[in-house]
Amino acid sequence: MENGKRTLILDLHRIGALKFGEFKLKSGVTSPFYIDLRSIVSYPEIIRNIVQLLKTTLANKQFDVLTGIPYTALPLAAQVSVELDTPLVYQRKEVKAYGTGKLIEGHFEPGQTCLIIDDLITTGESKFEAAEGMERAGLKVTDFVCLIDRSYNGSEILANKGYTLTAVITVEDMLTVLGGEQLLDDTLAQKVREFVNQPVEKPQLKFTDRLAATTAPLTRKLMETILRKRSNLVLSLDVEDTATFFDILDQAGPEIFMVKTHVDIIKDFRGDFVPRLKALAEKHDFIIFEDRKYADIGSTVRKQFRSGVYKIADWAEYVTVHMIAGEAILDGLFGDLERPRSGFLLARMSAKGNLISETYTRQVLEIGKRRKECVSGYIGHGHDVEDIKRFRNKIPPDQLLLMPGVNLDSQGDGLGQQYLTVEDAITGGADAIIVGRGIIASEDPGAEAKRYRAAAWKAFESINNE
Ligand code: 5BU
Repeated sequence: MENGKRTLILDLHRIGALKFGEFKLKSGVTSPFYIDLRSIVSYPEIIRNIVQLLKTTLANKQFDVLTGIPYTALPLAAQVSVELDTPLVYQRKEVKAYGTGKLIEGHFEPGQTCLIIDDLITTGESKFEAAEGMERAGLKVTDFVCLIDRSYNGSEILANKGYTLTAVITVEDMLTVLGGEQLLDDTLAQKVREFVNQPVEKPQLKFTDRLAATTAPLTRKLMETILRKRSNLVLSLDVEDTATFFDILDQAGPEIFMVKTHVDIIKDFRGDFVPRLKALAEKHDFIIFEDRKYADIGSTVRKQFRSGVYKIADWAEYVTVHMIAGEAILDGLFGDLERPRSGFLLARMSAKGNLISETYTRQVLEIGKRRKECVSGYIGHGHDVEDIKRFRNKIPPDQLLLMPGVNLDSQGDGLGQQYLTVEDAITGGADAIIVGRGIIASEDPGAEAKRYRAAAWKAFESINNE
């Protein structure tokens, strides 16, 4: 191994940036080692060595500008930029509320290639956000260079999205150097090796264990209904007249645990609509969910939810909410209500070309996690099973993921809808599927609902071994 790498590993160990023992990671997993490179900025001799190592690693890569992911890798990238005489750009962590409102600082031309430097790779997750920011600004991203690869399959995850990962040092390099210097005993080294050689996926809890760990009453209600009814099918009843609405609902009612309405689609909405809906919900034991997608300021959504023709808060126990207006929308909707109500936040959409970014999704989940008392879960989608799994891993076990854009027989509708299969949706980690036209556009909605229910429940059971 190159001398510079040996020196780096020994230096990082000396300053306490590489630690061995037992560490609880943010994901809840216990790791036999911990790497924290934040303090290296205070050691100029270490930085000098790192910059030389990065220069060598970058030698045969093609790029026009380079960047480092803040905070740790940004000062490293800045030094490399000067050494290589290559421009630096960087992405702000938050877009400024004043001034230019730019996300990327520095000068570049659209179409140029940007190489991204980071300190560590664990799951690959933060890399996608960095690449997304650069790509939105018109830059091309092909290469990532990390100082330390501590991942199980980071290069594979990035490769799946078309990116190449090169690491300066690997965990195995660390074990070799530290073991050789008697700074790490064999047993611990072996533990570390085993740890990095297994997938980072969190062990998925069974649905019943998740229910046991759930305290929010309205989230429990959904989970209990799913188990009691042995159905994880939500019917999206997007029809325009009352007669068809109740006809289909009575047929599909036995198969579903929840009906999702767009009440404003109904042409002949009258005073008897809600009592009839409630009566059918009682008859077939399902829940009522209005997909109103609230998105305004708190005071307006409060009126939209409680007042107007529909008085949705009176009859829909759950509603969908866009977080574009910020967390206060939850107070507007669910504060000071006579009856408890809960929301599903739109975290990802199935529509082609939708504007939701990885950063936006992360921020939605952050708010949702803080507000479990009135957020039962999220509406989300994914490109494929792996993509859904990555997304599901970010959702707490005591909140649900509902997935629309699911169809057993079609891949799209010509209006931008992108369908997943039932099996992909559920094995990826959706707790329930939302199906509209797959059921309502068929000649026999009752039979079709039965078919969707069976497919979704089979996948649910295979995951949960119920
Ligand atoms: P479909 O007929 O199965 O395509 O209907 C899907 C329903 O889910 C429809 O009511 C949409 O409004 C809703 N939906 C969606 O399809 N995709 C999304 O990302 C969100 C909601 Br959010």
